[in-house]
Amino acid sequence: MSKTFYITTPIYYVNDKPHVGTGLTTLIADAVSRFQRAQGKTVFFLTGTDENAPKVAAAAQKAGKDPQAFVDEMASVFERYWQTLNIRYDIFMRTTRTDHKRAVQRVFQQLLAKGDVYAGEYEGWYCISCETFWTGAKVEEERLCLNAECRKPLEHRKEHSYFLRLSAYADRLRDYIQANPSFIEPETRRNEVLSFIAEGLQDVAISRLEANWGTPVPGEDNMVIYVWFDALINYLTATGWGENGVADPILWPPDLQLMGKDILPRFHATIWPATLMALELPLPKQLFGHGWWLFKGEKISKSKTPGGLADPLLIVRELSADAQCEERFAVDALRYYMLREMPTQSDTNFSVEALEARYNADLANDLGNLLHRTLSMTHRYLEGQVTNAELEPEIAAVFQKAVRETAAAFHETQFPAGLQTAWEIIRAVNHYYDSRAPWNLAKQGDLAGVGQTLYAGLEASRILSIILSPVMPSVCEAIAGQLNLPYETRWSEAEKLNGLPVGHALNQPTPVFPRLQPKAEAPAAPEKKPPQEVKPMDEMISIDEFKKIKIRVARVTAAEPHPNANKLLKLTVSLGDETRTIVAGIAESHTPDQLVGRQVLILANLQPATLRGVVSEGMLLAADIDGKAILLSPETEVPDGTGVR
Ligand code: ME8
Repeated sequence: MSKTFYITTPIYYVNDKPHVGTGLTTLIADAVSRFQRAQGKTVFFLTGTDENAPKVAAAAQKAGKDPQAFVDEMASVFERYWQTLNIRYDIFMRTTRTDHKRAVQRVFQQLLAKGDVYAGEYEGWYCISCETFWTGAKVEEERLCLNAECRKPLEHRKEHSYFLRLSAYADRLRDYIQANPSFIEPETRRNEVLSFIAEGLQDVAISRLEANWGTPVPGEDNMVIYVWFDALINYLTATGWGENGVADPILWPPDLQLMGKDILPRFHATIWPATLMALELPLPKQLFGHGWWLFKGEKISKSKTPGGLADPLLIVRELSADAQCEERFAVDALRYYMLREMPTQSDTNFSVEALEARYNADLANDLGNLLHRTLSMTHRYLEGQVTNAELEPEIAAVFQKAVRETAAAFHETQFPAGLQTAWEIIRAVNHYYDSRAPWNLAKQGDLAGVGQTLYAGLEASRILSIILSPVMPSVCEAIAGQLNLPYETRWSEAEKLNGLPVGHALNQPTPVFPRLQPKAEAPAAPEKKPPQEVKPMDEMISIDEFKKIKIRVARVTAAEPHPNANKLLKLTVSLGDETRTIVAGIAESHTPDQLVGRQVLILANLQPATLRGVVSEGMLLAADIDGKAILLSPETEVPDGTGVR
């Protein structure tokens, strides 16, 4: 049997519920797992909870609960969150499991027998919040935690203790990291780890006295094993190593261990590999440390960030209500946003506004609109059937390149780059539609041309439903459903072209991502409604005056910044039988890319006017929210040039 792809997230402390930070790592792991399965691999995806920490026992006490009952409850809260976010893990590891605790004791005894663990006396400063000992002059002087995000007062401890002989592994670790550059990714993280090792690795105290919650130290009363030493070993015990002390070659070593950058140098890149070296076990193939989500410049965390802003389930519920989209699609929108903007090298602000902007631009306008307009036109012009099953070679080449490059990026855990490349497919079809104008071909009776053009949109939708499925599984299933295809996730099917045969009947389109309308500002205080004023007749217009106004549907076929004004865009629009230039003051709310291919409403019989040197032949209609333009569009595709009553 071939090796299973073994992937892990950190196991999370259960002193509080999940947030968008813990959600990020778990989501990346889910997307990588789905991608690897799509590539034909068998995957073993581990996530879980870290339950033996003193701070977890303290949280139970604060809640007035028995610690075991408390961790049981919290572990199921984590599982419920992950299920709602459509995370498909294979094992949910919990460190209070008896087999895990027995295996940790086994590691301890094995290392004690070898001399890699030894007994001594610890005297120093401890941070309960970070579960970390700190040493050095700065600590002696300040007695505050050295973790810049924490800075809480430290406790002085002097106790009989066992130590892991980490110092003995410093050179081996440094040499290993230098000889195997892909062991720690991305490169910035590798450099952080190398500088951390260069500062000097000291032996680590791995036992705690007088603690009554955790894994007991074998042969000692009132002593438990340090929670970090205990927790890291979960990755090994989950594979069944505890049974006989032999690593399962199908599972071991892990292929990818994901985590935030905070727990990489001090724990996963030193204590963990040193423990494995001492056990003479192969090291994980890769440790990947991503950056942080920030809120107002600070790391999002359980204690500091207001709950509603960081709770992924509340965010999903609100998006689903505001956008009137199904909750499972709102889950996908959050998954897309988190992976599209995932912090890799540097930290990134997490904001609901940025999520909503991605939702409207990338999901409603780009992905949703591509599927919707393609299916609408196929039903309108071709009775909802595939009439041509051949792609033009240039379009086929764009699709194949995008599929290849998306796979390469996903392989490297670079979701932002991978998703950007996948969007090349959408952009290519939009430009192709603009140049071929299938609506005009239909008017001219060239149905073969219409069929050939729309086939690009249909194939694009089919391919996207496969390659986006690691990121948005529910939406991809819905796209496949609208194409009347079984839900397919095998990547090899996306590499093939012409997957929809002539005669294949398509289903009716239903928007998966209805556009999100901007929220109206809530009034600061309840105010009395002023009595409705009756407008004087001279502010009203008669029906005959209204009839003079000609509003028509136009399609944007090209868009570019105005050469002489930052706030203006120069658009070329098609009214079916006529092309016009329109200058619009929408540069602050729209990029040219977002507009090409869209249908908009224009005031068509406005006298031409020269705006900063460019003649504008009409005016774009938009709702005005505090000076921000929200473009108006027909509810569904209609022929270009259609009049508005
Ligand atoms: O450290 N941005 O558990 P933990 C991005 N139990 N990721 C974030 C984040 C943020 N603002 N905040 C948290 C522990 N994370 C230990 C792990 S493993 C053997 C033991 C993510 O509940 C990130 O993955 O504090 C970070 O490493 C993890 O949550 C810390 O979770």
